[in-house]
Amino acid sequence: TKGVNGLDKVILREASGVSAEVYLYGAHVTSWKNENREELLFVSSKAIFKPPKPIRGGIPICFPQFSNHGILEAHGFARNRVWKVDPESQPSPANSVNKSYVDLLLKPSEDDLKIWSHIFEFRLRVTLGPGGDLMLTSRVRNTDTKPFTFSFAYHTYFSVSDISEVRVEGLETLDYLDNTKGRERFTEQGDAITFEGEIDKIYLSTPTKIAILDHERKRTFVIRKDGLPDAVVWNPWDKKAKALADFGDDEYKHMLCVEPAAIEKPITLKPGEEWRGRQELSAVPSSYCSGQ
Ligand code: TA6
Repeated sequence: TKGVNGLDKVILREASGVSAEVYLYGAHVTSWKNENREELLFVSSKAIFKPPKPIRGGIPICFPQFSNHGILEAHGFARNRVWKVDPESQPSPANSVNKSYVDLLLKPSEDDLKIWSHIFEFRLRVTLGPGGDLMLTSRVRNTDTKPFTFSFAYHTYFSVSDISEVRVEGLETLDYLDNTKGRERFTEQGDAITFEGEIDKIYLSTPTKIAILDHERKRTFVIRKDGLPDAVVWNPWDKKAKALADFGDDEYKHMLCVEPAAIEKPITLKPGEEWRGRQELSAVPSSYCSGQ
């Protein structure tokens, strides 16, 4: 199917009404809807769907570098390359549990090798479960003759009713780096994380489960992750929002990035080795959640 500006996209849909959309540009998930067709991800109304600008919102893939933690362009180049549908993708056997998924593949071009001289195969599977869970599994394989090292994040933008009413559980008491304050290490004090201003933190060695509680919408996002020890939490707030050309001035109120990542300890792969990193998202009505 064609998306904005004629860019190719794949739509995943289940009988229950849940759906997801993935652009081949960036292997970028731009939509994830529940059975009531409510959008669960934030995409800016100012998002530019035009290479080389990455899409503002959804789930950008940060690879082979998170942010400015290295010499490459911010967040690496995977998010602004056109991926292919993986020709080796196995169609699901007829008797397997009904799941819709798409397998995408990125290999470096000649030009990519000039900026990052490592040969790799990056396979991303995006799976939509029948109940609406969204799973992203990344497999990076070193197909080169020398080792390489990378950092990584699923830069997931969640849609929230009002950032001031949102809490994040699972990161309390953890150590973090604060992107707004250099490379010093801090420790989070006390309770669940709430928001009253700009936040740009990398929480270190986080648990495999993190929850975003949106009281107003009576919705809880549950993030489960594997192979991704860190978790970035980002909201630009008003001042930084104004500085972003592809982001509405007031949109910060309605988004929160919580990003499963491997940053503090970058991943090193020897020739032939493969790394896997997975995030699984579910959105559940809060009344079903314990503790409320
Ligand atoms: O993940 C947080 C972050 O690295 C912030 O520092 C921030 O600027 C954001 O990502 C967005 O980056 P981008 O390059 O997409 O504008």
